[in-house]
Amino acid sequence: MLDEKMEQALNDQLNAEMASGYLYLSMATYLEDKELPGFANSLRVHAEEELEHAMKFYDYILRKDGSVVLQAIDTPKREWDTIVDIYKEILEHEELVTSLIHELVDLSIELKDHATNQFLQWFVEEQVEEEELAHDDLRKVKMSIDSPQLLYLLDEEYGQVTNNSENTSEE
Ligand code: OFO
Repeated sequence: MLDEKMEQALNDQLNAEMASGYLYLSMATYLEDKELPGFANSLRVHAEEELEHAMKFYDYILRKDGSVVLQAIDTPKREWDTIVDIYKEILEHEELVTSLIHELVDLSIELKDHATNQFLQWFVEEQVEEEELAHDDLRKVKMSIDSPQLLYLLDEEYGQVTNNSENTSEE
């Protein structure tokens, strides 16, 4: 049984994960339009991973006999000035999501909800990885911005990105 406050907070996070996926998918479509299919691929994969995160919340709420309440997803931004701006926004967005996850953990401690606290630990670690990856991507994109050759190579590299969690039951 979930505390009402926790049920609401988990539903809000389910929505936030969906919104992350929507934002990254919007970035992917923008990059497709800019003829950067590799970059677009990696953000499309990232969007799929965000939907998987949302489904983890969905499943957990149901397992705890709670009610899933789907909310409207904000229309994502569609234009950016440069690719660097996209990757800066990804980093800022992931830092925001980290703070949301930490607020959920704080709530689980306040409510002495040990099960939810344990469920959330996967996301605490995931956010460390997400921010690490976002920093790394931003560094690479900044280096490639004045070099069409590097940009091309990076686009090739990102074109190889696949969703590793698709074939595992864990992720
Ligand atoms: Fe769900 O980790 Fe990014 O936002």
